[in-house]
Amino acid sequence: MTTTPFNRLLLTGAAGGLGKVLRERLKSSAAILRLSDISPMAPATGPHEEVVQCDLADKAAVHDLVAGVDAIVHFGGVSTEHSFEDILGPNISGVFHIYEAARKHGVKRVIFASSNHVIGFYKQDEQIDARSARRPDSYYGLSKCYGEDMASFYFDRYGIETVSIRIGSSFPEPQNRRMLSTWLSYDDLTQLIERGLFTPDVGHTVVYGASANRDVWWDNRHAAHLGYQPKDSSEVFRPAVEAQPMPAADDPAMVYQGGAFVAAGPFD
Ligand code: NAI
Ligand code: 15L
Repeated sequence: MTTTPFNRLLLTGAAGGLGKVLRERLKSSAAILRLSDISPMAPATGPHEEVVQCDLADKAAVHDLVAGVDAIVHFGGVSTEHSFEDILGPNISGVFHIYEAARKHGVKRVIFASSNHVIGFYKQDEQIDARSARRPDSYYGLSKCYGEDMASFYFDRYGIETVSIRIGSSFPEPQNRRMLSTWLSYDDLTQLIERGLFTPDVGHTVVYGASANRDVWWDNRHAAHLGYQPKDSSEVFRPAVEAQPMPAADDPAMVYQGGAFVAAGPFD
């Protein structure tokens, strides 16, 4: 895989949990990393960084944000379940603004932080792949379905390629039994993003973001061209996680792939 760095790479969501991690890890992917979020970020540490505060819901601001950029790692937005109204601006309008700006500025590659919550209503004893019908578990999951469809449309209509990563649970370590299956280490996430950025001819590829965990529910056969080979496994954390009290067998966290998200809301 050729990994000639981009000149300027945009990372949205740079003030977030994953954004802070990726700020360091994406340095080798571009000469200049443009970091953006609605929240304040640490100042640029040198000429290889640009820090731009921006609300994804603001179309004109996103247009300016994308000017001069060669590729986009789109991780910004609401990242858990909220009311539809709270999700609308950052995740629905926001993803449209990103793709419209990409079209206008000639950006050809996007990495979209999708989520396992696009398929969260599958049960934990079911095996699925990227072509399985989606079963969103939340307004949040619906917004990620919309983002994936936006990516598909902008490829078919305008040739902008996207890798949509249906991230499982990307944290330093799995926090509960469900995450023994859904956990994605930061190293494996970084590998997925790099492969998404530098693999040629990805069209719109959907890939599940999980490490090489013992009990994985997701089959990545339709993303084999990315060559993603996870290196980590949640197994080392199993003893600590299984020392936690056992939830009831009918607890959504034990039944559904999306865990507790399936039972969030309503919001009125
Ligand atoms: P996070 O909530 O820590 O970071 C999201 C960032 O987006 C925040 O810094 C927030 O200020 C920013 N943001 C929210 N609204 C915005 C707006 N209107 N304009 C600009 N920025 C806005 O979430 P995290 O964990 O870092 O996740 C990053 C991305 O990955 C999110 O898109 C999330 O949905 C996705 N993801 C993360 C998973 C995980 O396990 N961490 C799992 C699945 C998906
Ligand atoms: C997500 O999509 C969220 O962004 C993250 O905070 C976790 O809840 C993760 O899914 C998960 O399902 O564990």
